[in-house]
Amino acid sequence: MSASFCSIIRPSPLIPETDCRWIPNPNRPPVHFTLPRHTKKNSWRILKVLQEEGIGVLSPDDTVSLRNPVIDSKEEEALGVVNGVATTELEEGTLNSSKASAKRITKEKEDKEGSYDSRFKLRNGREVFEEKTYLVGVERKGHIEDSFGIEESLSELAQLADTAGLTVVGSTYQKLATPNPRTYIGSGKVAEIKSSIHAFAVETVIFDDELSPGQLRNLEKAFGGDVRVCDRTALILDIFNQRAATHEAALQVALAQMEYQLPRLTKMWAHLERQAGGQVKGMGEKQIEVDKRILRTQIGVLKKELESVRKHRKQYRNRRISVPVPVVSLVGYTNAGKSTLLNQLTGANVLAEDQLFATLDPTTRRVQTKNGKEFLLTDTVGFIQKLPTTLVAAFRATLEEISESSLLVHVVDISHPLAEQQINAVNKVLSELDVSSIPKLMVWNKVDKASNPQKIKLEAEKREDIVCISALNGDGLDEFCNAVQENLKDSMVWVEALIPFDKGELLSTIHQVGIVERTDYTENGTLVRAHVPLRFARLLTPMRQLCVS
Ligand SMILES: Nc1nc2c(ncn2[C@@H]2O[C@H](COP(=O)(O)OP(=O)(O)OP(=O)(O)O)[C@@H](O)[C@H]2O)c(=O)[nH]1
Ligand SMILES: [Mg+2]
Repeated sequence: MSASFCSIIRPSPLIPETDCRWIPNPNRPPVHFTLPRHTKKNSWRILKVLQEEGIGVLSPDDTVSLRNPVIDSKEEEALGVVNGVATTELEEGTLNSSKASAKRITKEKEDKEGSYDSRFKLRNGREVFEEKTYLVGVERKGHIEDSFGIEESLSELAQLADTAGLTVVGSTYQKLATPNPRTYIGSGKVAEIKSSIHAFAVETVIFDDELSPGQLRNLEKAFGGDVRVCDRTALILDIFNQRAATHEAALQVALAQMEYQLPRLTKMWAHLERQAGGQVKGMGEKQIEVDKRILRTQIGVLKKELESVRKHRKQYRNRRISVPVPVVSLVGYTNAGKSTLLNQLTGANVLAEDQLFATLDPTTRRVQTKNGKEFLLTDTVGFIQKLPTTLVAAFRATLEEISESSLLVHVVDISHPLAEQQINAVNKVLSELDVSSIPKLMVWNKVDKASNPQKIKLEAEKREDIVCISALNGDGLDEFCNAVQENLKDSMVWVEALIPFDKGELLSTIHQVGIVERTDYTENGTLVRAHVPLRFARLLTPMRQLCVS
């Protein structure tokens, strides 16, 4: 599992490791936990509070091992015999064979370390450990036809695991009417997974749905304690944590991670009561309260920090709003090609790659169309099915940009076999964001990659509200810009205004941001009839009155 899986907080030393989600797997070498540089630079106050509270947060400059390297006690014994005094009394033959066996053990150890070393991979600019991972899903009976099937959902989970730097060694699923409240899956399936764990030397088991804290704990126990169990939500949070490139994104992800962990602290201390034979009854309860208080304090600190970052961004946005250029936001499923489209149209250099969640922060650039029109285009974080609610909540402020746009462009990867299901998943997230009043334009992207591009284009023609493009090679981008203009017209207001000759700059702005239907030159100025953005219409009020009078 990637190092950042548990990079933000780690429990105080008293917490038993087997009970903690974010403690590294005991069977793997030490892992270096880091926070992104900007996080350290900008949120030193948060880090200070966390450290004062006894919570470990490591900076990129502190390379610290969370646990000592695992040394096999048998190896130590064998080496001790060779190197220690005892060896002098051994027969030569025994000595030679001991030396040979010591050499073999050292070589095995070196090989093992070498293979461990080779399993550290650079992902998203960070070093992650390629843990062997097994995926588990549950197909609920009465499954809705237009949602993801279990196999597709598991293959998406495998893609997520790969993005996080994990090595998927196998997967399984079970059909259930209702999940088992104790272990989510049935006991037979638990036993089957346990044997796969042994067969493939699995280090992490990931469930495709969010598990309750109790289910996580029970499953970890059932699998034998050496295996980490986590769920889709934790995996997505981990990817976001790896990808967060700005201060605001890092804060949002940290907040989502802490909120995810808060309910999972329950009963972490129950072992103390068991160890003390019930004499310290209530001790565990108290400690949970202490830990929860610490976590709540951290959440409070993070929220304040986020608030101040957002104030700055809002000021910047207000300045932008004062310019009457309409804002168009790109939304869509992760990997649909939103950033590629922004890059093609504006020459921006936003990271666009064949990985999930390449973009976390919004980027806005000005688009100038061939007919001299302008609009602002905003690229946003992609959506996914079963998007953790903690993430939607944490990213709500970033997503607010969407709610202030004049038009939403829903980018779809039409070459994807589950394009329809992805559209439904995006619509579901959009419905949570209260943007129903904003006009939408659907764009079918990656037409070049589809098995039958012609068929897709014909299909799109039948439905008037769809534009087919290939953001990668630029096909259909002129049609896209025209469709944006047409749709923007719907969000504009109709004005007739008499622009005095000395206000020539206003006239050219109307041409730039609005859609001019007609201009007539009169004695007192230019009479314009046009669709313009609402904000701009307000600026024209005195001239509109002039026109009426
Ligand atoms: N063949 C083909 N590939 C495309 C097209 N548009 C984008 N891609 C590829 O699809 C992958 C994802 O593109 P991005 O632009 O990063 O997708 P995104 O929607 O921004 O993804 P997130 O930021 O993760 O939400 C990249 O490898 C692109 O090169 C297209 O029109 N045709
Ligand atoms: Mg992107």
